[in-house]
Amino acid sequence: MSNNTRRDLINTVLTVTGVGTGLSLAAKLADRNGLLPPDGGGLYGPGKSLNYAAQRLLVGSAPAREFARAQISNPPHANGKAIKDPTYLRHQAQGFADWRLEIDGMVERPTTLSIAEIKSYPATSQITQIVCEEGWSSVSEWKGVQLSHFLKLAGAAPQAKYVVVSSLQPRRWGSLDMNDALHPQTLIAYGMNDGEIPAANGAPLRLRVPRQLGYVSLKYVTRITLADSLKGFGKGLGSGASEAGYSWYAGI
Ligand SMILES: Nc1nc2c(c(=O)[nH]1)N[C@H]1C(S)=C(S)[C@@H](COP(=O)(O)O)O[C@H]1N2
Ligand SMILES: [Mo]
Repeated sequence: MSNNTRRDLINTVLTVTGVGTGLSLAAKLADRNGLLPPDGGGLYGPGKSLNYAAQRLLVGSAPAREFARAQISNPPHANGKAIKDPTYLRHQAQGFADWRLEIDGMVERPTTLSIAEIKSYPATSQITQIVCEEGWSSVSEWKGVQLSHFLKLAGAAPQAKYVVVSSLQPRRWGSLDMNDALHPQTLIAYGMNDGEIPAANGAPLRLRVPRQLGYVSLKYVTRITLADSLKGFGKGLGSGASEAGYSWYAGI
């Protein structure tokens, strides 16, 4: 993007005050610069584009806040109960020995990994906050492997623009742009607060994207798929959440 275009876009983003034409203009500029989110069409689309483009231009890859150990929520929090799906219960009874993470799509080497293999990769941990759209938040320590590690391992194609993440729960799927996928705080986590992740919090693997609202941090992760477009996934809106009316991009 040229400096002029970038300045125009930032100016537009900063000066629109909810006037329809300004919002549409922002959406057009965002589209031209590859900053249009997959749910950027329709009645609320221009507002979503504005939020996505503004975050990308103004916040970039800034880190999410990290907390001190003393700030970890006690008792730990879980949103909802552990899933009762029979397939899940079988995996849980076997200590997730047969759970696999598939990496496929636009990669040189489609890869299937066990939890033990994932635990052999360089681990990182973070004490970050889950912020739920329903108005609560909780702080936990998450241990896992950077999502970027898996993209390198499988040889993500340079043309890939999105990472689509699937969960054992079919309607709980989502996707990240490369900015968030390669962000150092974006993890495939297998540990929480010095132990395994409890079932209610997404055992054995969950996505952690601390720069977005909690619903982006999918639990029970089974697959990551590299793609250059989100059109072929579900209704083409980029996530189960956006199909249910939430914003695909939920930056905080
Ligand atoms: N597979 C799956 N992932 C999910 C959810 C879910 O119900 N199923 N809930 C989401 C929502 S709305 C939030 S706020 C966080 C909550 O994570 P926690 O229970 O560990 O606090 O998980 C997200 N990931
Ligand atoms: Mo949530």
